[in-house]
Amino acid sequence: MGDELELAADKHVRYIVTVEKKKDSFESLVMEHIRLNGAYWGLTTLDLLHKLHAVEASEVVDWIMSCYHPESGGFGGNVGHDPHVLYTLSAVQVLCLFDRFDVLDVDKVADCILFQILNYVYAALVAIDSKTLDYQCPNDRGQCYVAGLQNEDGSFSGDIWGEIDTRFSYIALCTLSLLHRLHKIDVQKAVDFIVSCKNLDGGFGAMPGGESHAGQIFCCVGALAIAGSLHHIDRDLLGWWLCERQCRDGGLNGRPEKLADVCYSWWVLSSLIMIDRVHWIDKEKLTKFILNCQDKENGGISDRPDNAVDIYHTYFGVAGLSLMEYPGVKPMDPAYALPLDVVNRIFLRK
Ligand code: GRG
Ligand code: ZN
Repeated sequence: MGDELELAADKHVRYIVTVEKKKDSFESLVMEHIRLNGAYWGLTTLDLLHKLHAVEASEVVDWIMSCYHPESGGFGGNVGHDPHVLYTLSAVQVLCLFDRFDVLDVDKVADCILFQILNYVYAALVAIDSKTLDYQCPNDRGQCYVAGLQNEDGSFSGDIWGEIDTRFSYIALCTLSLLHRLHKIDVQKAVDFIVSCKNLDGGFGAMPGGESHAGQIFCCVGALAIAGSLHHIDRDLLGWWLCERQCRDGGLNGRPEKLADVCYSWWVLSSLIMIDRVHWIDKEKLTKFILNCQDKENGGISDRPDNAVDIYHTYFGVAGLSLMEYPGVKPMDPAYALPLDVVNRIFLRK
């Protein structure tokens, strides 16, 4: 073939920078409601490739803050969209990349996570018994919603509508840890809920009894790592389930009988690293699978070979290569999903 299989880093940088400018493209349209997530995927990829300076930091930070809701402390997925923890984590992560916590009212954002939860509990109480409308929170900061920071069972909801999912447990722990505000929640109860989502196969689901899925496993392992509670995991059992995700084509899938997909390079590999079993994967075959998903002409990475590229899989492809120590790509922290130097800056400064 004579066609070198290597990372087309410059092409990917150009793809990320231009996708942002093409406001009328198909990708921009389908990303409209999750633009803050897209910003995190694109900017983290640029940083991993040592090209964060390709964007104007102050413009990005201004736009991030235009998605902020000062009344609740949360961020929406785009300007004028309702706040949700999914976008609040992305906003905090992007501000970490640019080292710009100075624009945040950190306590307000930290409380937002809790505020969402209390709203849910409050709505449930109202539905059950109108007398509970008199409920007063006993916290010492005079902000009523802080008392309801978590659901009684330690779980987290995503927003005022109350959906519960281990994704939100991870997001709460990750966001609050980055903001140095983990003490605002009951970490032990959060851990207990995650442990209650563990299955007999060693994996984790979205809720107690939910099917094991690599994405949820990342969330639960990441949350337990942040909480310093990885001892709840049977590393050999979970490691076995995770390494069985590698398919004949070298790529990883998210659960048995499914097709390989580049994004699982992140969900599976990061989990394996956190439980110290990453050597159970054939890295060479996985690296080839990811590199074969590149659009070498126009940049970008797709979910599997010959499919259309998108920003999400471009990020997860480069992040997967980072976890496999691919040359020229910055190392990444498997729990915080940020470049290691960024995470070190946050925690060493403290
Ligand atoms: C900071 C990296 C980071 C994440 C934030 C949102 C979140 C926390 C985690 C999401 C975890 C998750 C559930 C990922 C899975 C995403 C995915 C590819 C779902 C597709 O599932 P199916 O069942 O596809 O539609 P398969 O691959 O099983 O056919
Ligand atoms: Zn995918």
